[in-house]
Amino acid sequence: SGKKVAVLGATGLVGREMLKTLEQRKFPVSELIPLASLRSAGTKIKFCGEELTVRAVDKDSFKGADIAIFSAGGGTSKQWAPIAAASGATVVDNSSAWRMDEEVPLIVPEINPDDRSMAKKGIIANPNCSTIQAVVVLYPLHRAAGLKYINVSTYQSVAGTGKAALDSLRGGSLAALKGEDYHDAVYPHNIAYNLLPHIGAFDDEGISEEEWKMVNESRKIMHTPELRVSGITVRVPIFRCHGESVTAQFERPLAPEEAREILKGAPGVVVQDDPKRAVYPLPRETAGEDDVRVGRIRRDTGLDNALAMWIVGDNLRKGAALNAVQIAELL
Ligand code: A2P
Ligand code: 11C
Repeated sequence: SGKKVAVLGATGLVGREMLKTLEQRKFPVSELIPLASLRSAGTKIKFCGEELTVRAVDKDSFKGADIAIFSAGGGTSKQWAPIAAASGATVVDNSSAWRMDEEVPLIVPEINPDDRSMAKKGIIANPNCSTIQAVVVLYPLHRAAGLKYINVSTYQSVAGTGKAALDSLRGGSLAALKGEDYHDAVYPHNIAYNLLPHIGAFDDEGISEEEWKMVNESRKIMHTPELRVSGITVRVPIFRCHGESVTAQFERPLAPEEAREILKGAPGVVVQDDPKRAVYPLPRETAGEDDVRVGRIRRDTGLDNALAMWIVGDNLRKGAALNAVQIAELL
């Protein structure tokens, strides 16, 4: 007997990846309920060989559901997660709406699976994509040498913005090649042949929402409330996968060779590190893959007890859908 699983945001980039992931991992689904907004009610989508009809979410959508996986934006989650939880479903929420709520665990199954016992609202939060791929690599190193400070520069694909952004990169690229101006509602500037140091809204100090997610979510997931975190988050003109340049400073010395050995045994991580032979993680190779890849592991040339590295993960996969389905598997 399987579980009745509702997926809110089933027509989105992450939602579609969630259906694919549930299917590939043979999650025991007795019934799948694909939900979205009125805009795409009636759309047909495939799940396990069956054609299902997407329904607009309403107050009865979650009746009888055991698990409700949400990826339809923060506002939608704020509104519907309590309703789904009140109908008896456990909500696994991919938005930022509940992540920092003390009664909502924020889980990366390789790191803090037991935090699920602190779920007091029937909601478990799935972390931000850029946070997940950083901590899945950093946590095993933290256990070995004690993380003190991390600095992260991200190179984030447009898939993180949602399906409209794929068209923005395509349309913007064609326009740029023709020497034409390009504007749309997705980004404030053409993303094609460009770099936008702007992900989420800025606060009065000039720090972006995405940068705050790196700080706050990393601390919560790894149980390191004092960890110092800094960095910049940047949108780059690639379709899928996020890259991250990370400098990590430790309490104790940690040699690059030792870090590589630890990471070779770390769950969800693949080491690709032979730079002289041009072997290092690449977004084009990582797309569609479950594991987060790490390479260019080297001594940091400016800080004591510090390593620098390059991390690439599929933001729709481990960064979103896979991590959410792994949480559902814990349940
Ligand atoms: P819809 O297809 O009806 O717009 P993406 O991140 O790729 O843009 O996808 C966002 C997902 O969230 C889509 O499935 C979208 O459904 C869904 N969504 C957005 N806003 C709402 C809403 N207010 N209620 C329900 N689903 C929503
Ligand atoms: C991006 N990280 O790449 C964002 C997308 O908090 O779940 C996911 C936002 C979030 O734009």
